[in-house]
Amino acid sequence: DCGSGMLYPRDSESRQTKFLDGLWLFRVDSSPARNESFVQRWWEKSLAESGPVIDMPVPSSYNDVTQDKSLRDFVGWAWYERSFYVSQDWTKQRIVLRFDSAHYYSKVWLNGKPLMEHNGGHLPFESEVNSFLIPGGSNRITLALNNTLTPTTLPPGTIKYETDHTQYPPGYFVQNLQMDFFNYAGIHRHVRLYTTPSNYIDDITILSDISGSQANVSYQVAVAGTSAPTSANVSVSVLDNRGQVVAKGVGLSGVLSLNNPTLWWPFGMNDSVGYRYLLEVRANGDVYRQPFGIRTVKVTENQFLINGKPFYCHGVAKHEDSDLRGKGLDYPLIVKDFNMLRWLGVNCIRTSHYPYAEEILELADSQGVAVIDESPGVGINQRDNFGQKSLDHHKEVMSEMIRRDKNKPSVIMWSVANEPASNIDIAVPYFKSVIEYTRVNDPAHRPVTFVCDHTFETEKVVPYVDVICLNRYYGWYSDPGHTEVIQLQLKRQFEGFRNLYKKPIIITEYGADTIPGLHRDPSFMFTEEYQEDFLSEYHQEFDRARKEYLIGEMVWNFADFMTVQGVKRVVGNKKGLLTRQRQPKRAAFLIRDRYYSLIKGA
Ligand code: GCB
Repeated sequence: DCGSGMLYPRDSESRQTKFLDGLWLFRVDSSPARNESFVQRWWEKSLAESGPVIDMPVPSSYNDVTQDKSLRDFVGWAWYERSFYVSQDWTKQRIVLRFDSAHYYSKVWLNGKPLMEHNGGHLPFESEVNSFLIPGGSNRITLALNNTLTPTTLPPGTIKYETDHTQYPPGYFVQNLQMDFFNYAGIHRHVRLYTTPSNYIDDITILSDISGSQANVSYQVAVAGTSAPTSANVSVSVLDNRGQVVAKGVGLSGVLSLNNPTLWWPFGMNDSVGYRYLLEVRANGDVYRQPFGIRTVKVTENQFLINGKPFYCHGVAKHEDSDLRGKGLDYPLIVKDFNMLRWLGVNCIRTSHYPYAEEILELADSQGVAVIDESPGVGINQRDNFGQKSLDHHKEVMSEMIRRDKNKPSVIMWSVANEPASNIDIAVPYFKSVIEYTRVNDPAHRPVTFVCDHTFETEKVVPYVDVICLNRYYGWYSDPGHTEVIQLQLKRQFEGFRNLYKKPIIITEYGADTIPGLHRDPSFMFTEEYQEDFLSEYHQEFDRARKEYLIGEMVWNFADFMTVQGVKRVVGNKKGLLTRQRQPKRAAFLIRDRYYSLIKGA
C-alpha cells in the first residue's frame, strides 16, 4: 500500500500540493524495554497526552537540534505528530499523504488508524488517505520511526547488549555500525499531501534512443483509479525548454520521433548541458508533466560513452550531511553544494551511500552532473548479511530506487553496494542476483556496478559488473605517510584488474583526512599539504591509466561529514575537499585546477 508509480508530486491544473513541513510534536520512547509506546498505544490520542513533547523541525534529523546527548545518540522508536485540515475544495479529489523519506522503519497512523508502514530510509512512501479523513475537522498524523540497524536492514548493523551491571548501567546497549557515517534519523525530507483526480496518471516511463539526427522517445503511461481511462483518452506532447510542442502522440504507449533533438550532456562536454524536455501527459482530466532528457549511455571495454562520446568522470563522492540538520533536506545547502560542484569543475557525483533527495537529483539533471546512483547497501560485510531476508529486501530497495529515478537523465549507472565482503564465496550468488535484478528491472538497462575495496587477487563479484569501481587508500590506511608507494600500488591493481576482466575502471574513492588550518612542510598526515601531495601522486597514475582504461576519478569526499565517535575520527571524517561548512581546503584549489584543465583538454 506504499504507492505504485510514486511519481514525484508536481502541481498541475489537476493536482495540488500542501506541504506538511514545519514543527511537529516529538517524543522518544526511552522506556527500559523500549516499547512502552506500543503498550500504551501512543497513536490513539495526541502525543502530548502520553507525556512531555518537544518541537521538532521537519525536514531534519532529530539528533543535533537539542542539547540532549541521549537524543543525539538515541536508538529506538521516535514519535512524531502533527495535525492538518483539508480544504473543502479537495473533497472530490483523491488525496495522498507522502513522506519523501524517514529513517529507518516507519509506521504511520492517521486519526489513530494504521495507514502505512515502510522499511528503509532514503526513499519515498505514500498512501491514499480519503477514507481516513475527518471532514471539516482536524486530522492527526502520527509517525513512529525506528532507527535500529540489524543484520537484515540496509545498511546492516548490530545491537550489542551489556548485561554485566558491575561495569555497565542497566539497559546499556550499543548500536554497532558497519559504515563510516553517523546514523542520522528523523523525517529527512518533505512531507506533503497532494491531490489527483480519482482517475489518475500513476506512472510514466520514458526511454530515448538516438539514430543519426533523430531521437526516438518511447513512453509508457500507467493509469489507475475508479474507472481507468482507455488508451483513447490518453494524449502526450513533448515540450522543449521554451515550452514549444515538438512531438505529439495518443495512447498509453508509443514512440515519438524528434528531428535534431537537443541532447542531454554532462557539464564540460557540450554547450547544451543538462537540457531537458517535458512529456506532458493528459489522461481523463489528469495532467502530469514529466521532465526527461535525451541521451544514451554505453560501456565498452575501455570507455563509458554518453551520446556516443567518451565520458571521463572527474568528480566527487558526497554525503547528505550538514551542521544542525544532519541529513535533513535544506535548500540553501543543496544550492551551495551545486555551486561548489561547478566551482570545482565536477561532472559526476556518486550518491554515497544511499539514494539522495529527488530535489538533489533534479539539480543534477538540470545542471548536467552525471550521477552514479548508489543504494543504501553500505557495509554488507558480515556473514549474516547475506541471507534470503537481506537479499529480498535489497531487491525491494533496488526496485524502489529504479521506480523513483528511472526517468532521470543524470543517472548513468546504478551502484548496488559500497565495500561489501565481495571476497567471500557467499557474496557471489547474493550480488549476482542483485546486480542481475537491477539490470533487468531498469527499463533503460543502465550499467550496474558496486564499489569494491578488495584487491584483484581476492575479489569475487567484479565479474558481474559493467564498470569496475575501486576505493583505494594507499598512503593512508596502508603505508600511512608514504606517498611514494601510491603510484606503484595503484598501477599494480589497475593492471591486475584489467588483465582479469577487460572492463573500464573508475576510482570511486581516494582521500586523506585533513584538519583545515593544519600546516606542515614537508607534508605530514592530517595537514593540508599532505592532502595535496597525496592526491597529486594519484593524479600521476590516473593520467597514465586514463589513456587506456581509466574512465573516472572521484575524490573522497566533497566535504567533511559526521561519523560516530571513535578513535579514528576527530568529530567526523575530515577527508573533505571542503569543510563541513563548505569552505575550501588547499586541495580544493588543486582539484579545481585539475578538473578545469581536464575539461579544456577534452
Ligand atoms: C571508505 C568508505 C567510506 C569511508 C572512507 C574513509 O572506503 O567507502 O564510507 O568514509 O572509506 O574515509 O574511511
